[in-house]
Amino acid sequence: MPCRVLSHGRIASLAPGRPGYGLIEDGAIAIEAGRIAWLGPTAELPPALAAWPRTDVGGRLVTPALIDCHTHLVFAGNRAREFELRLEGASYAEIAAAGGGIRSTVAQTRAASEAALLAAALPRLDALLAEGVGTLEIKSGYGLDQATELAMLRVARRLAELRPVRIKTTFLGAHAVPPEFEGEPDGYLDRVCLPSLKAAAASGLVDAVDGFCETIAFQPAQIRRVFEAAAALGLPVKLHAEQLSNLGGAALAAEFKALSADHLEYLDEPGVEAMAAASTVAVLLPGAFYSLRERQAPPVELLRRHGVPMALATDCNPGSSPLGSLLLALNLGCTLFRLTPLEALAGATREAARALGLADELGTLEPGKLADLAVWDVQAPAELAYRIGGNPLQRRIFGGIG
Ligand code: DI6
Ligand code: FE
Repeated sequence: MPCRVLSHGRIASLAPGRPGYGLIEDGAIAIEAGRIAWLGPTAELPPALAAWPRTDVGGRLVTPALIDCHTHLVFAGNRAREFELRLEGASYAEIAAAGGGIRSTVAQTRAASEAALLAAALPRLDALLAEGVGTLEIKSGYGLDQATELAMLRVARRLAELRPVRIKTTFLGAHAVPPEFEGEPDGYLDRVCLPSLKAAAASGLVDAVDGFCETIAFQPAQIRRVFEAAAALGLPVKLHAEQLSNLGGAALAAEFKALSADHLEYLDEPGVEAMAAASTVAVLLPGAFYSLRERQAPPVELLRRHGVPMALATDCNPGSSPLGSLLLALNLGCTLFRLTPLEALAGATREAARALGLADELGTLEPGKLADLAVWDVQAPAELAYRIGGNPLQRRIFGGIG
């Protein structure tokens, strides 16, 4: 079994038992068979571990590898033209109503081969890995027909064979009503979305099920049907909720014990309470808020007061959040949503792991957890959220290797 020790690091463990960042000054981490075997002050390294091959990280900051728990990384084309239209005054909802928006990416994704989707996604993935990401979630939802939804999920899974990364796949067939079902959302659910979910799940391609609950997408009654189908398949759910208006999506998600409810700009206190009671994570997506120039920020103070865990993610997608940097999402989360740098870092590690149902394996540095680590050329952990641009990653360790 390969064993190694990282020594002389400033370790931000994010472990819940330790206050704040869970700092261990001049710390060491012993890794065995891809998992953390021991961590503590370098001076207290047990003699049996002191003989293991050693990497001296020279006082650098060591954190859990980052986790991007909400992305739409697999898609074809881009929507720079809609960026221009929005700058000329059109709104995101108006562009969607005119047949652009998600539908425009659906047309381009349907026309792309699986190889082309893979080739387009790889540089986006590589940019995240270069910033210390070890795990990410990738959604379908730009196919909206069975063949393309399954193709997107296969591409997402394939990425994890081509790169050292853990990928969780999410079925997002209820992302938009495709043009061939205009005005017939239930027909789309009956004839395409729900059968595609069953087929994708039968092929082992689905880790969770998501939907877009919004006036321009699906109503709560339709999302409920999707969640019931997910429950019948034994799959956890999550939801794009309260992004542009309040339809009570977060409470609906909580009713189904959702892993997370995401966006949440228009979330109200009953929704927060429902999420708290269900231990549903709030995934905040400042890239979409920024790109759409939204005015209403998510109710961070209410989420704090009710003890709802907050994660942060890129929402990387070609329309509302063409953001390929999780570090920049940390900065935006602090600047736009007033998160503390500690909340931001915890949101892209510990709470993001929770949002993916991976809290037992990842997200903090504790004995027994997978050894996915990031070593940074910074002193204080707050520096990770403070910079705009630039990348202080010095080393990324995945499953103990790197
Ligand atoms: N909300 C989002 O932020 C993405 N999907 C969703 O439901 C945006 C998708 C897009 O505009 O392509
Ligand atoms: Fe999204």
